[in-house]
Amino acid sequence: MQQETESAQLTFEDLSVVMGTYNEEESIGVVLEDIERVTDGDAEIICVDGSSDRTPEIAREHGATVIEQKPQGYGVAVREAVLSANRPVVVTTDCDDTYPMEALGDFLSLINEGYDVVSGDRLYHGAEKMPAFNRFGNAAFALLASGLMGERVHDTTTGMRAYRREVVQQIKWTENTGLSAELLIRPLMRGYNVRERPITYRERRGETKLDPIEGGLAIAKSIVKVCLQERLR
Ligand SMILES: Nc1nc2c(ncn2[C@@H]2O[C@H](COP(=O)(O)OP(=O)(O)OP(=O)(O)O)[C@@H](O)[C@H]2O)c(=O)[nH]1
Ligand SMILES: [Mg+2]
Repeated sequence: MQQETESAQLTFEDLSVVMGTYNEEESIGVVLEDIERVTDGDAEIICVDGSSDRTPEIAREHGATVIEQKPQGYGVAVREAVLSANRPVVVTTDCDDTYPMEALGDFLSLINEGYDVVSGDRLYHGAEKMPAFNRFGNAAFALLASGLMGERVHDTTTGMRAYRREVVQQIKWTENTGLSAELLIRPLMRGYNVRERPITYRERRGETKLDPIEGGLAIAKSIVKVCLQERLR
């Protein structure tokens, strides 16, 4: 059992929810409403935005902080987003309505239990709404990373995780499309307390920003590179 610590328990007021947003006007409103509802409007929301549609206006209407950035890929946006967080716990998500914001309370509870990183595992419940090619690829990435790390993980490419802010601040991030895998692998291989938590996964609203083949290759390369770098550190 985890010893009760003297430090106060973190609440939604200690939470920053951050995301890259790129032409997601179909979904951004729903996602931000979900976050507001679940956290009672207490969480900070940061969108790093490269859109040419109404996404940033909608985000601002919902009280989010919008950082403008020309579109350069997932990882460039999400790195800026996690490093811009002002609160002690940082949660990443996509803004395509695939991730269950209802799980934010549980993610926070696990951080309060002492975990440094809580990673949403989409594959545990089967991820039926994920295209089959992506599902197969994501399972294969997890196996590849597990083999290279020597520790079994089940979903390395999930976009929904909670981190203690020190973790994202203390590590130098190098990957773009592979950033999601990097954000799990480096903390794990440095001995941080990482835990996977099953989550449901919904069908994407709007169009994907990822080319499955090109993106998949980039992710596989990132996994091999990051695991080798961490082994040789
Ligand atoms: N600012 C910014 N955001 C981006 C960029 N590329 C992707 N995003 C955002 O990053 C998140 C992840 O992109 P997705 O297209 O959902 O990628 P994915 O989840 O791997 O693919 P799907 O399974 O199709 O959803 C989304 O919220 C995008 O809007 C970019 O170049 N700039
Ligand atoms: Mg997505």
